[in-house]
Amino acid sequence: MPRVIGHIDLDYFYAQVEEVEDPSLKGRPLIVCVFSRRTEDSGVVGTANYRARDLGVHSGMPIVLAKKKLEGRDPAVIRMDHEKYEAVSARIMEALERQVDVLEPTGIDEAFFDLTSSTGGDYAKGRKTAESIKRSVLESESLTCSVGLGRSKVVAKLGSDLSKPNGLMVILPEDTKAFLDPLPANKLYGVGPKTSSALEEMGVRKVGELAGAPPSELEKHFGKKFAAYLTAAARGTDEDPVKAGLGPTQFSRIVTLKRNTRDPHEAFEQLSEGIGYIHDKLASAGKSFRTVSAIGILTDLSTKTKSKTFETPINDSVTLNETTLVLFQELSRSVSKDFRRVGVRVSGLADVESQSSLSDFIRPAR
Ligand code: DGT
Ligand code: CA
Ligand code: CA
Repeated sequence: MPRVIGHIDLDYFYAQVEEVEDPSLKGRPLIVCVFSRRTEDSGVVGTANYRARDLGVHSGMPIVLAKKKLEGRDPAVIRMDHEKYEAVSARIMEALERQVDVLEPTGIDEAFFDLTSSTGGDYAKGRKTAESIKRSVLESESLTCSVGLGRSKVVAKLGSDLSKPNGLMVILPEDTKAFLDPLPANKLYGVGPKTSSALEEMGVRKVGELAGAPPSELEKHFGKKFAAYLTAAARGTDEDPVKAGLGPTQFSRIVTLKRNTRDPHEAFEQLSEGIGYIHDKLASAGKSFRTVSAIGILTDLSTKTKSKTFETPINDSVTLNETTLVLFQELSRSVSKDFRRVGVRVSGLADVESQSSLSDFIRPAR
């Protein structure tokens, strides 16, 4: 039975989240920026919506340059709010986990998933599930995403990449070779600029040429392990499984306070059940955490957080409770409005098992 593997990637993620939060921004070029604080405009663009990309802006571009390119186009310039995107990401991943057989998040806005057993290898059923996943992301978060389905992770990832934005591409097992062969080799997951120029020196430009390249020559350049990966990736026969248990990267709980307040003890008290819930989740997942964050949503709906990161992973509830209270004390001193909702999050969860495969030589995408 052929595997049915999926890859989902949210479209222009941070920028789209900002558009959803403030629909008046739609239609304008928008950049989400990381300000480095030295001068007013020093820093880089984290991501841009498609309007801004069409005008030549891309991730990593200095803000000053991006503003120049967008001059006279009424650009929206927004400060990156990582907490906000993390929270959206966590909700989406949690919902996805219930809709697929196995979910392997690989970044804040993307994940691999496996549908082989629930579909019995039937790609028509796989397509139905993929459509329903896209619908549920749209209904719950108003976000569009792109999904690829294929017989391997590499093929699925290409499907989501090439169908962007708001796409769905299903590559049937029997069509895999015809799909892969004409693509540029640097489109393959794991083939970055360095690998790509080494391949070009060998005269390999297309995935089909890579699929047929002599293994001994690939090994000379890339070592046995990566050479084997490249051949398998190019043939669509990479067998790397979708790994669960990488699963949650954080647990969080947010509650609405009985009344607005700035008192850290009052906030903490109403969160105690939530902290208990997080501790249970950690215990049942067999995970420990390195970072605790106290989250306050203020009466003007802005979000403020304080975090503490430990040198070594922690999993006892006493430390979790104490740290949360201390963070709320700090947080309440730093805000000028009352809390309306408060939350706690643990992140930097320690992996239970170490894996060896794709992730050994491929840096996870952001
Ligand atoms: P896409 O997937 O092409 O529609 O656009 P994005 O923006 O979702 O791009 P992706 O999937 O590569 O990255 C996901 C998020 O990661 C993106 O919304 C912002 C963040 N990110 C990407 N590149 C950079 C970067 O160079 N710097 C910073 N700070 N963040 C980045
Ligand atoms: Ca994305
Ligand atoms: Ca991504």
